[in-house]
Amino acid sequence: MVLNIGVIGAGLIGRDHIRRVTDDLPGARVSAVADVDLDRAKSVAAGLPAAKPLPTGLDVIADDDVDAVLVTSWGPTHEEYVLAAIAEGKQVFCEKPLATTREACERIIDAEVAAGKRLVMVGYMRRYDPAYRALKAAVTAGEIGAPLMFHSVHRNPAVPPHYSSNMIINDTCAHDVDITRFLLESEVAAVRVLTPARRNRRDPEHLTEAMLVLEMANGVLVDVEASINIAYGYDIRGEIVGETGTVSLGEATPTVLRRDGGYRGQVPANWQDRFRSAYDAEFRAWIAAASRGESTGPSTWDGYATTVVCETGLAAWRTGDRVEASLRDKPGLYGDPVTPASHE
Ligand code: NAD
Ligand code: ISE
Repeated sequence: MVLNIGVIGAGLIGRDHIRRVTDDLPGARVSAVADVDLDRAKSVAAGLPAAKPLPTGLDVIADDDVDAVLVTSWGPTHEEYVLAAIAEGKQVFCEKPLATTREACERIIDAEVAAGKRLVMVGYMRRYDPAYRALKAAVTAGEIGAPLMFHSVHRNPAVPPHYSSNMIINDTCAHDVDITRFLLESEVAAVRVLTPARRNRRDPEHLTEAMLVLEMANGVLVDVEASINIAYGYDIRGEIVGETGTVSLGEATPTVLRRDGGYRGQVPANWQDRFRSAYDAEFRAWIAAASRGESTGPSTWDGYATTVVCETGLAAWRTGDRVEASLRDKPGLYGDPVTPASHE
């Protein structure tokens, strides 16, 4: 069976996922594309073997030639499309964030619980990255004793012009929040946000550097350093400190050159380069599950928990206070009532 995917949002990551489905992965093809920029949808569809452009995202979801839906439009539009896909009974892959507010995520939880089965996977692809998986495997194997602290570093060379100051927390750090929950198998209990008094002279109008301190429900302490204007490359780091050792992500450089008494490697240029194999793996998993009529990977609950933590982070940033993150009771559909799912 070939899974027919309808795409909503043919921007940067939408086109990257379309290329992935069309050229790199078996088992699926793109059958419809919509974008608020209809010309963009038409030109993207024209370059594909079996896709038609449709006027709106809702047309994509309702279309008989669409088995499953890929939402890659802007964050504030995700709720409408995810709810419509659930109402249609179609599997949906939604790029992060699941939705931009706690309330919107809760409406999606309610709809999915009422449908009685998981239909939504959220694009927190780091869970599929080989380096993060190896980090988690080392902890699970007891290599460093019980984890006590986690340092997470997320550096972007630059961000698009529409990036507002809030986005360093709810768009960039969202990944660190999700991967922290995955690695440490615990929810975030409280958040503090610190920012340097010295502003980055390359963009003094915006918040481009921030440090989040996350207190996990299981007592582990986490710091997240985010820099979204670092210029030198896309640099993702992580180190877990345990009772008897530490384990960190390896360098992402493909080669290390030693000459003239020195050595040199490469820093990935952007998220597409750094996480290519993670995006491929998450899509392989989604295509396989959706073809069986099932969902997998980061769930609506994971999307909800991360959005709540990011909202809490924004409140902590505005007030300068430590703010507690409170989640609603977890429905049985999403597994263990306390611990985030640990498999994917
Ligand atoms: P983008 O601006 O390049 O593309 C978004 C596209 O959606 C644009 O073509 C826009 O015209 C279209 N669009 C907007 N509203 C729409 C609507 N209501 N219906 C149909 N189309 C609509 O943005 P992007 O960088 O591709 O980001 C898209 C989403 O993917 C965001 O939620 C972002 O957070 C997420 N993202 C995730 C990752 C990751 O690493 N997982 C990386 C980049 C972006
Ligand atoms: C972008 O939306 C992503 O999701 C990238 O993975 C992240 O590194 C970047 O900061 C975000 O803007």
